[in-house]
Amino acid sequence: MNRNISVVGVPMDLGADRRGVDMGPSAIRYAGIVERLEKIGYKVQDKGDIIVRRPKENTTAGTNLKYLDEIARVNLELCETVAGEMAKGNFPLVIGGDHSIAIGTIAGVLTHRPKSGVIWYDAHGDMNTAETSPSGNIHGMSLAVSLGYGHESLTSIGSSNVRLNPEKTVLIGARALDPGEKEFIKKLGVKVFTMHEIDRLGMARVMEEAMKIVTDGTDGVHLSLDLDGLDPHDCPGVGTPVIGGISYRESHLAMEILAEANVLTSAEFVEVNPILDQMNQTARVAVALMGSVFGEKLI
Ligand code: 4U7
Ligand code: MN
Ligand code: MN
Ligand code: MN
Repeated sequence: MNRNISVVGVPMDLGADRRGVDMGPSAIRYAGIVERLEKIGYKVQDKGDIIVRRPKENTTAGTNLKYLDEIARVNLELCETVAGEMAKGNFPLVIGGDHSIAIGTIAGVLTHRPKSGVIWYDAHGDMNTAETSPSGNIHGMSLAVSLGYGHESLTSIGSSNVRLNPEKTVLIGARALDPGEKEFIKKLGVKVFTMHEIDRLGMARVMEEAMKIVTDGTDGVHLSLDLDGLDPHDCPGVGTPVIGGISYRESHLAMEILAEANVLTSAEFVEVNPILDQMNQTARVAVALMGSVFGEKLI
């Protein structure tokens, strides 16, 4: 794996329309992200945070998408930052912030690796569009945007016409999908390993199959990890918890299997909300999982 990691914080909460998740990057730094990765032997640069403004109005004319303009502006900057770090040969590690920031991260990654596969680790599908979204919250639409579906000011971020390939996109941990998302997943042919498959096959099998899909014919793999993919018992500090999630142990194993494959080019850890957390547990889990995905060994 690339030995140079660039940490980029994005204190975004507009996509979730709920305060607290903007403090995620601080909580993850406080949980020791830089020290943890340096200890494994990486050269880590903390690039600081991208500035997110809080507009007084949450609406943009002609759309139900909340805070569209500022979210688009931040994601454009994030896209350029991620692309810039990859151009320098660094591994971008983005910390959020709500999941709307995947739009910018993935657009930046695709600039360098246009055939990337993606692992989307999440309780949710994040595949809504303006038409199907029950909330108008953009963090529930980011994967749809990266696949090329959504408001033009979001889908236009990054290199033109470069989109994620739905057949190289895998959801892991899904257990709360809206009706429109289910239709869309089937229509596009996105592979979903729901909690049912994780229970039935076990995480090792699920990850082996997922790795086959995201590595076959791709030029890299991006990990987009929403901490609500884990069970709220292990990660209480998230804005949209859903019971019956992936355990800490299973997640740890999933990260180890990803590390062994040695294909990861970029990653993001999102939706940590310290206000809803217990003693920074969710941020600490995020950092522990980063340890595993970057190849930490016990002995
Ligand atoms: B997250 C939701 F309706 N689907 O669109 C929506 F249930 O990034 C939730 O995965 C989205 O945390 C959750 O608002 C977005 C809702
Ligand atoms: Mn999500
Ligand atoms: Mn989620
Ligand atoms: Mn282990």
